[in-house]
Amino acid sequence: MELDLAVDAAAERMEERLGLLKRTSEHKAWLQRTLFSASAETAANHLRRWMKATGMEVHYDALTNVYGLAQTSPDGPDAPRIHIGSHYDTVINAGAYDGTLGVLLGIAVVEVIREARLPLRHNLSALAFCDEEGVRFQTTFLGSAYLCGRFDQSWLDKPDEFGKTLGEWLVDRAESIDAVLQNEPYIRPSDCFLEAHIEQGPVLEAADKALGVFTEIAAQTRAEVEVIGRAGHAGTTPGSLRCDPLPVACRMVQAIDALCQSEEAVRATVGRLEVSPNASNVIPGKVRFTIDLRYPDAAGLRARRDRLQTELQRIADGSKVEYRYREAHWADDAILSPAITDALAEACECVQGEALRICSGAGHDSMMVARVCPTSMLAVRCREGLSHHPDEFVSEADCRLALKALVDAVIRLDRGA
Ligand code: HGY
Ligand code: MN
Ligand code: MN
Repeated sequence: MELDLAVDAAAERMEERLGLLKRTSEHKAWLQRTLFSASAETAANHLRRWMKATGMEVHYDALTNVYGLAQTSPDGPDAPRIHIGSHYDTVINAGAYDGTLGVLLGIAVVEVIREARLPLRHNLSALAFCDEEGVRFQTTFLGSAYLCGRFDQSWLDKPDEFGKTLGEWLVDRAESIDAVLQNEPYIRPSDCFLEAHIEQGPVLEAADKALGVFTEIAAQTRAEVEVIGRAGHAGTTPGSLRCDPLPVACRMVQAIDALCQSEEAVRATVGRLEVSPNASNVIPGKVRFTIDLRYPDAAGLRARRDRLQTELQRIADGSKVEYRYREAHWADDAILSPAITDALAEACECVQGEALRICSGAGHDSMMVARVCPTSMLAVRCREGLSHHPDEFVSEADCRLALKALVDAVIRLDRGA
């Protein structure tokens, strides 16, 4: 089949699949696909079916990563792999493109290469990572770490909000934890990885460009804070006798927002806050909230994290509460591979005339994979830069252009090998 026809056919299938996965949710009212949920399993089964239909050898591992190997190389299954993909889990009240578009583009590239009968020296691999958002365990990149052979055994003890640990979830899914931990890394140093992902920011739209390339990804940390006071009767306990953690937590949230407002490059967010026992006539006993803190580089992030911790401790010390700060996740900034970035940039120039090189404030599985093999990212324009929101949108034309650029980049990398 002629290349452009193969791209058109694959782009059409991708559009239908985006629609189907947008409706594959654990919640009727919004899109949510959390690790180990039934909706994630349904999505995984769709992905396995689509990968199988392209003739890939398909895998569905104990963590619920889905990946397929297309043996396009004449040198057999162990030849270097060009991996293309992203994550298929979502945040809560998610958009339809974050992660999912990159996964479907990976499958579509394999379809185009096969249908256009383009010879490759590499094998092609489509990846669908199971947990990039970290909604269940507050730590991210579980799936990509596992496929990179960088799974941290301490993660097995991480509890979800119901107290069930990752290890307990895995026991339900694998014959043994040892078998899970002894996996042969599927992503190897001799491979390379291309992740296409919506920009989740306004730069491409402002430049009126559909595509760009990410050159680096900001450092990020997540923490869980507990502020513990003493529950009591709302009607009988005078202010002087209260140890109410909620006003203290509010002062802490104000301090976190003040940090976010203090300089353009820092991002500080309290996305989740729980008051217990959460009854209108009971003085709260405990408040738990999350902190998501980001900065372009790890040293800068560390300095701001330390400054914030000092301020939160000062607020706690000025009250009668007990205060705990627990770091749940840390990822250094990732500098992406110049060679892979250049191949993607040349592909962008080929399909749209130029390639913007931008930084990503959002985290991606590429931060993990870049520690193992040459990695870079294609950024795809999304309307108003909106993401982690149901109105997240990418036009069909931009999805198709991203597919064209990825196929072009794969051919460049394969020839440059
Ligand atoms: O939060 C992030 O940056 C990504 O969407 N997980
Ligand atoms: Mn996301
Ligand atoms: Mn994402």
